[in-house]
Amino acid sequence: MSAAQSNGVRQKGAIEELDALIVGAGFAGLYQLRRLREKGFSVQLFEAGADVGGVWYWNCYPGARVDTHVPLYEYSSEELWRDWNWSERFPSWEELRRYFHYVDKKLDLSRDIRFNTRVSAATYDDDRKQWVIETQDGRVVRARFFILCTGFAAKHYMPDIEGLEQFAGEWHHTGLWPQEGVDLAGKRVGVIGTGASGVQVVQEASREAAHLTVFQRTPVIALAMQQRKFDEESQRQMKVGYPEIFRKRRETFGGFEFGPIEKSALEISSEERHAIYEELWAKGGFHFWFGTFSDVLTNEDANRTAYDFWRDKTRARINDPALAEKLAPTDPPHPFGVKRASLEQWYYDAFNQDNVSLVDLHETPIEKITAKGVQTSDEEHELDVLVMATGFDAVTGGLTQIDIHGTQGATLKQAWANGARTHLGLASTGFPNMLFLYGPQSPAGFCNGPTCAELQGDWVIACLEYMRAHGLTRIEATASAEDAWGKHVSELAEMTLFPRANSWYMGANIPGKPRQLLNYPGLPSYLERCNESATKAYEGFVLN
Ligand code: NA7
Repeated sequence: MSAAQSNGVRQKGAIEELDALIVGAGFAGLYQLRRLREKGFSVQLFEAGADVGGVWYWNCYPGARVDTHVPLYEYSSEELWRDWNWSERFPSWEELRRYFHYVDKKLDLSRDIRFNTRVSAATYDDDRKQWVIETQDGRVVRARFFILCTGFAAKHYMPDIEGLEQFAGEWHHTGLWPQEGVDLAGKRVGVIGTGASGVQVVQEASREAAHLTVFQRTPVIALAMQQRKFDEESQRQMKVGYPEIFRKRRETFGGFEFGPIEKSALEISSEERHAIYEELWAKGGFHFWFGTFSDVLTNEDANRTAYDFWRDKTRARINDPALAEKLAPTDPPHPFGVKRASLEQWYYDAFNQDNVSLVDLHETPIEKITAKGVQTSDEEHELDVLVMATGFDAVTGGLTQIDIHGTQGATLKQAWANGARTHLGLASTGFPNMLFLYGPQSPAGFCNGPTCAELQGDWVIACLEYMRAHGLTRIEATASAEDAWGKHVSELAEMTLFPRANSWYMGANIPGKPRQLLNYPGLPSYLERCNESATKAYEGFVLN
């Protein structure tokens, strides 16, 4: 008898019954689908988009590319990497989509995926220990386990700016970019927001637009990407080291193959420090962020040395000193690295071009959007295309936008009204048999998607297998474990400088969102705690 049959999977009336329903066809969801199917669970995946790829389906704006280098940004199984070659160290969304198609085809995943199917509501039926899950188009399924793989950026954030509906041009949020693309060539383009998405779209628009106006509230601290092209031969050589890289990533803070330098930035001479910063800079990507001195993210003086190095490097590229002060201020807008670092290639150089201008929103705030463009306190900026690069209701938004009813009368949104509460960043009291990946109080935004999808995902798969083997049908996080986990994450947060910025890491980019560190800092200690719970028969959960 298959596991599916033993769990009573069948068509009952019009309602399909499954062992597990997965939401989201990004790295985490596809990994769950593959593994659970291999283990004999009856499983389906619902995806709101028309294709696989998760964030890379929705964020197809010009210049969108990942800022974690490969091979870390891919699945670790040799069966998948052996025949796949990347053309760049930091691949574009187009290449990432091709990768997702390759994975889909190789593993034959799509046959269990319903595309264009947005999960809108779910209610736990405690009598039958099943979730009753509804989709926007009226479909209903029952599943023992409800596995949410909605990623950190499933809900885009649109600030409440007066007059947007009057704008006569085209406007788009980067996270909901039209699949058919938007032609920026020869247009007057405005970009609001200078986070990772803003930086990328600015770079492309600066090369195409007749004029580009960048509306900056907080200057971004963008690091040198040091992009590189790969050919087949360089990929062949790199692959010799892949197994070691995939092994190492579980041992480092951010799931990279490198960790911090176990030294204070302050214990060496300024010359030695400078030389090390130069080395990290030349390596590119996140080396300057997660591969730096161990106290840069915890000690303000150490942090300032990193900021000053970045500032001087950056200002050297900007011709106009007044503009340099706005883009890379003498004093940091917040400690370095406590807002998500972005990677850039020619972002700062673009501001030397005649067709690019910067509007400092601290000096001249946006008053409203008009039919012609953006009205700031001193000028109406006329535009043909307005790009909203204003970010996401990150980590929790993708979960709480689903109307999820648990056992205690409250929806998930209500239960988390004062901040997300979880045990191990995987489950929440009152919502039995609901597990979420890349969610709040897990490494999520401090780790890259594929790494978390596998390492955290393995815990979920092992848990479901354990339950099946022991004839258990219900798992729920205890309130005391949840309290302890929340306290633990807050204590970790207090040891760092992360609470010092109004970032999405802290939920602080969304008006009214409770302030809390949404990500668990430190993948190895996170995995240790997850494994400890599992080896103690899932300590912190009630199983029956
Ligand atoms: P981010 O990093 O949240 O950036 C959003 C940007 O939008 C940021 O510069 C904000 O300024 C700006 N913003 C937000 N609201 C407004 C208003 N009302 N007016 C002007 N400017 C505004 O989102 P991204 O999409 O760039 O990146 C998200 C993640 O995706 C990134 O961290 C990577 O992990 C990939 P602020 O800084 O709040 O002053």
